[in-house]
Amino acid sequence: MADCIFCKIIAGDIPAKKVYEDDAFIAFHDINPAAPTHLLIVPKKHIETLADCTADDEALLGKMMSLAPKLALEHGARALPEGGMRVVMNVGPDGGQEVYHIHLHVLAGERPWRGFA
Ligand code: IU
Repeated sequence: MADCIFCKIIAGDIPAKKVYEDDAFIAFHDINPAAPTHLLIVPKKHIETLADCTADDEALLGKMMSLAPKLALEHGARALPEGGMRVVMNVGPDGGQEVYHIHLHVLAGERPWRGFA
């Protein structure tokens, strides 16, 4: 997608602090972190919002969720039962979505850290 900032990061045209990449995903540190650990997990497939996903995307969404605790623990999240993480996807204007290429926010680290809108 020509105008999509995350497609540009995926293509390597814009730098990001990448922590993970495979055939279907990239993950990197959020440029404006809201917690000590704030990662974004981004599918390489350009889908604008969660509401645009179809049954064909179910495996992709499942993989995205299962990556969240793995990457969080590798990048600063404390293990349960003391630690944990917050996993958020913003959807559309009322959900506070700013970048229209689906992505999962993974927030972790010892509190206090600011809430996430
Ligand atoms: P949102 O769910 O669409 O609201 O979140 C977009 C996030 O992408 C937000 O937390 C930004 O700080 C983050 N981000 C980024 O990490 N790198 C960028 O180049 C841009 C946004 I633009």
